[in-house]
Amino acid sequence: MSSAVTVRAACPHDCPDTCAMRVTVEDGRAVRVQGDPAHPTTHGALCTKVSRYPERTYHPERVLHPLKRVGPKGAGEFVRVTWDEALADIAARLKAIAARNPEAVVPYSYAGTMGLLQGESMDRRFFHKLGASLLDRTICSNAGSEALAATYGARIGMHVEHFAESRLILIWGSNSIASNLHFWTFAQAAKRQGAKLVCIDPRRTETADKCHQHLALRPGTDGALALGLIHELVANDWLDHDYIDQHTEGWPALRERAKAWTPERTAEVCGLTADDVRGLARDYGTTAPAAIRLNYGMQRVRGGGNAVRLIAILPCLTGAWRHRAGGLLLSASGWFPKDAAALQRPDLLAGRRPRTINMSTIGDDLLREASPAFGPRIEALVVYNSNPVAVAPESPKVVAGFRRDDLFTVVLEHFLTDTADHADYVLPATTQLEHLDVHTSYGHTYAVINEQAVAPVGEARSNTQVFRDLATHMGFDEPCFRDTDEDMARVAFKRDVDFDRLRAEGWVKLPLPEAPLADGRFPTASGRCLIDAPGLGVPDHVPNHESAESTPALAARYPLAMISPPARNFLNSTFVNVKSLRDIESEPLLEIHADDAAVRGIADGATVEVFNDRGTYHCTARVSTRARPGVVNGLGIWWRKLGVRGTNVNELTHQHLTDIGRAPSFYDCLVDVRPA
Ligand SMILES: Nc1nc2c(c(=O)[nH]1)N[C@H]1C(S)=C(S)[C@@H](COP(=O)(O)OP(=O)(O)OC[C@H]3O[C@@H](n4cnc5c(=O)[nH]c(N)nc54)[C@H](O)[C@@H]3O)O[C@H]1N2
Ligand SMILES: Nc1nc2c(c(=O)[nH]1)N[C@H]1C(S)=C(S)[C@@H](COP(=O)(O)OP(=O)(O)OC[C@H]3O[C@@H](n4cnc5c(=O)[nH]c(N)nc54)[C@H](O)[C@@H]3O)O[C@H]1N2
Ligand SMILES: [Mo]
Repeated sequence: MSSAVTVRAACPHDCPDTCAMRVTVEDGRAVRVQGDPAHPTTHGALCTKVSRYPERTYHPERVLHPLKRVGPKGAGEFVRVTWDEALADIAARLKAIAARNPEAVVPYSYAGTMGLLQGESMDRRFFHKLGASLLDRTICSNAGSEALAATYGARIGMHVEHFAESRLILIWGSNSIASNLHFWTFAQAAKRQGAKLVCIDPRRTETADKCHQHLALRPGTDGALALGLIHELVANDWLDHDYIDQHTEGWPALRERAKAWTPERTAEVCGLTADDVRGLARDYGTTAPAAIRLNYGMQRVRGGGNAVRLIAILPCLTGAWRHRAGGLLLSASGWFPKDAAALQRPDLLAGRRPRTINMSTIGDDLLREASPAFGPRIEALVVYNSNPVAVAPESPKVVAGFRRDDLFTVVLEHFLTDTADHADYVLPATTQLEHLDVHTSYGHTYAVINEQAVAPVGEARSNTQVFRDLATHMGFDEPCFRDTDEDMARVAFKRDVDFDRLRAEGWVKLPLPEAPLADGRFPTASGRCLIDAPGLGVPDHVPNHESAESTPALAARYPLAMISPPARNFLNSTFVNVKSLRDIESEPLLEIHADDAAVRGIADGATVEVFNDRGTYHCTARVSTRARPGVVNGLGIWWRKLGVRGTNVNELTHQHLTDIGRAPSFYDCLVDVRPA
């Protein structure tokens, strides 16, 4: 007789929603995952992709045992080896390199799982003890999150639930229906109560379709738009002088700067009309409560940090923070009292200060020779929770780096991704159903547990177990290398989240005020919102690296701005190999406006070459009103080997960094397009 049990889990993906899930297990096999109906933000619903999680877990192409490379790098030719053989050889290679200089070893990981254990615990301990290079994990959100912290003192914002009571919601740089579905539920509730929804996005997304108004500004002009709004708030005195006086610092200088940003000038820079700017300012200045759902889509440009600062200041000028349904949400992650030191044990560095490699320039850095400024040439890479060959900018260089014969590469993965194809060893990793974890969220304020639902598939091992095993093979004998996952889960939070309660109840709501910044109390030194921030000054509009403003000659050769936002049914490059989801996305697409297509002789459905000085991306053109004139949308992020001629959109992106946060500027990229 089969016995079904239900296990509490958390969606591990890099998404603001961090859903609480229920996993149905029959005879040791996970047969279904569902959103937990009792969890206040999940509401019993999962997105299409994650409801396919069992399909991904039991996928016929799962890597089931350790693999050793036999073909050339990138060919994906491997033989099966035992764990003992793989671990012994990897430890010997890392030891030999570390004996010369441990900084020649570089870890490379991101948020393939957002779990505190499988994402950032035993792995960090291992590399700290080794003295390996540190990794600056900038690839996604660093411009915005450092900017937010520079303004508010931490990565904090509204409770997502309270958007349901807002009267005006600006959905800014976010395709919420695709990337933040559980926020959208609250926005819909507000809409039913009569709230106005405005979408600010160069692309006419499925979210824009469902808002009352869509402002399709040019990519990278959000800072200018915010300055234009500030100009109008001042001109019409739609300001909360009391809130400004008591809870901000540096306002007079910004007020002065905004004087030049008339609706006409703003409109010209943003590619909008002056009436668009005036109307938005009137709505924002005269509606309460007004809330902004900012998302990371708008900060993947050179001026992303300054733009986030300017937008984050808006609710302080109108006093929107006074109401629990007013204010702004970019990230809630700073509310969580995570104990990073207990999890990651930086004390194992024992006074050493290894160099830091920025994950966003891995293309250049893999190709760099040793030098006093750079340090040693990178000789070993250990990759987990990430697929850099597909997702890092300027892939021609990333690929060249990964193909170096003198580079030793280990990849912990579920599948033979573009990156795993370049590994000397691929180690089979467990999925979220096969290990324990605890989760914070950047889009809500609940800690969530993930219990192990089933035994590891094949010979898969969790990331924590692999780094524990490697520590043993390296002879690291500190007791912390024997901590179990549960030991680490128990110390993951400094306060407020008790592990036993998390286990019993599935999630724990953080004890926060309803309207957390109603009385100021920003977690900055002065307790005020920093309009003028130390070292950064007063924020300004910063034009794109590649634009008519900054690089007119380049803009003449490559007149189209390309953004590359996520495809709805993929999660970055995860799920691209799940056929049922790939079928929905059909093929790699470039959305292009009819006018831009016509002058280039491009028909809907034509195969095209999108190109610039860095490379050529082969895909299918979709002539569509989703693209504004002058801007093309290359939907991401396909696996190169499942794309056309082994390319994806990062063939074209560059490694120039943002103004704040040392992050990539994926959406700041000039191209042209021709029929293939
Ligand atoms: N389905 C799905 N969900 C996801 C992801 C995914 O790949 N697929 N990715 C996850 C990840 S890693 C993250 S970081 C989060 C947030 O992920 P984000 O990448 O922020 O995703 P979106 O919310 O889709 O926001 C991107 C939107 O910003 C728009 N945009 C591009 N350039 C500009 C600009 O200059 N200004 C403005 N105003 N808008 C611009 C794009 O057109 C797009 O609609 O979502 C997560 N959720
Ligand atoms: N052009 C362009 N490029 C982009 C973006 C864009 O919008 N446009 N978005 C950027 C953003 S926002 C981000 S966050 C990055 C994301 O880049 P990545 O962090 O690399 O994200 P994924 O592509 O989802 O790859 C995560 C990998 O981790 C693996 N994984 C998942 N769970 C586990 C686990 O428990 N153990 C191990 N060992 N592996 C696991 C998955 O199988 C998957 O292959 O991409 C960036 N790149
Ligand atoms: Mo991201």
